[in-house]
Amino acid sequence: MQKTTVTQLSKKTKGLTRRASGLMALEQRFMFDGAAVADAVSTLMPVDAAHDAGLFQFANGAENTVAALSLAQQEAQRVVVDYLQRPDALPQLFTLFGGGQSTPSGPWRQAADELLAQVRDNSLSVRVELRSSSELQGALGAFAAHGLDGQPVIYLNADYVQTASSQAIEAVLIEEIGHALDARLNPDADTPGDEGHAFAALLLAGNASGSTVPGDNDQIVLHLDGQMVAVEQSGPYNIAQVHFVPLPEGNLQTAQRAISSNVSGNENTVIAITATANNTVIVYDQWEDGYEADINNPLQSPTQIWGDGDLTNGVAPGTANDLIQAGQTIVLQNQVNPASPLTVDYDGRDKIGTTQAVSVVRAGWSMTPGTVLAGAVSVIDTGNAGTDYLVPIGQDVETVATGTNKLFEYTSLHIIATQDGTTVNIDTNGVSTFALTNIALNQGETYCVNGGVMAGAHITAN
Ligand SMILES: [Ca+2]
Ligand SMILES: [Ca+2]
Ligand SMILES: [Ca+2]
Ligand SMILES: [Ca+2]
Repeated sequence: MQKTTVTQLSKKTKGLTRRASGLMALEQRFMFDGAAVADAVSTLMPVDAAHDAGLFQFANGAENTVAALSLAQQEAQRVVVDYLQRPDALPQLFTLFGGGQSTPSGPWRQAADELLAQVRDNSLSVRVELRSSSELQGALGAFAAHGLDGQPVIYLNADYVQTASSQAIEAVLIEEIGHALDARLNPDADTPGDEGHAFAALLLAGNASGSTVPGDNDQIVLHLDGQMVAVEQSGPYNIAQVHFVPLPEGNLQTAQRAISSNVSGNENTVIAITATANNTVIVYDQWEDGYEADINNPLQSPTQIWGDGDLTNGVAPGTANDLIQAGQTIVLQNQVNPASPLTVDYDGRDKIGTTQAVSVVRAGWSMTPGTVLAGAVSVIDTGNAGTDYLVPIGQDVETVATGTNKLFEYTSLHIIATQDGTTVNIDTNGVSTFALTNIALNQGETYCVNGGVMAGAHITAN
């Protein structure tokens, strides 16, 4: 595969958008604390959903300061309320928020019945405060059963909501409302593990066991306004570097076949990730089930967390303790059937997030003819991906003197986008204008020019 030129493109920020639901909210008078219900008065009053959503009570309309936050809280409310109105909500709640009991106790049942009644009459709500990232010690969100005024409160990272997508914020809100539900159902006993994260994984990724964060480290103490507040946090992995694995096996085999007709069978894919610092954590996000809304806060069950020492959310291949030290290489190797790309395996298009800088290499060959026709490329991270490439060689480049060696007899382009909404233009021969224009790619999507590439070929992206 030495005759293949790999090119990676990126684009400038353009966030995903999701259409807002036409939510009609009720003016809330009930407190989240069930004890206040008997005294509360509810006023039915059609209001702009953006100004007063029921489940999340932001102080001073803070949710309207950021469009993604406004959308996130509407979507989070819709998803949570839909879930709690399901016929099987009660047993589902017990599975998630059982408080360590094997069967529901009388008090648990009573609390659950009151909770679901509040869902039915739209009187369930919890207060939300925006707090700086430093106040939250970097947590994306946190829940305190007893805030500064003794009432339950969700703290949301004000710096995070400025840049995160609405889906990413939605996940944090759902995780923290999960903690709020647990506190409500089990006032004296926190459910073991990170039940809020499991709740978000279930509602957003369909699997409560998805990508769990380490069991009990979601509990920290914040120092807010001179007081100490115990919270359960949504703990980010602080991903510093992201790589997309280039060369999907189908494209790789297409290029190999252009060089030799004797190419068949599965692609043997090798992805090697070398750590440059001790205690590197790797979040391996399989492309096959879609990418995580925020790779810092993974929810999908196929996603692997390596290097955090937690054996329940994935163990770094080649290690027993799931710890990764500087200089250590994690080698991922498997056979990938190019005809069935959706089978989950280590393959092209997968997304690798790491908390420290790493070096990534991707190699591959077909089972027939084997390693005699193989190739390997160094993978650059998304921070170093470019938007303008000139190809220095091509099929028109002859070697010195003879002109018959045809060193670049077959030259192809393999482009992978690192952001959604990428638009690519390609001039394949370096003499004409851009013949291939407005190729639309989302993150992890690829475009292959199968041969015919000449020196001076030019690729641009927005
Ligand atoms: Ca995924
Ligand atoms: Ca792990
Ligand atoms: Ca696959
Ligand atoms: Ca994969």
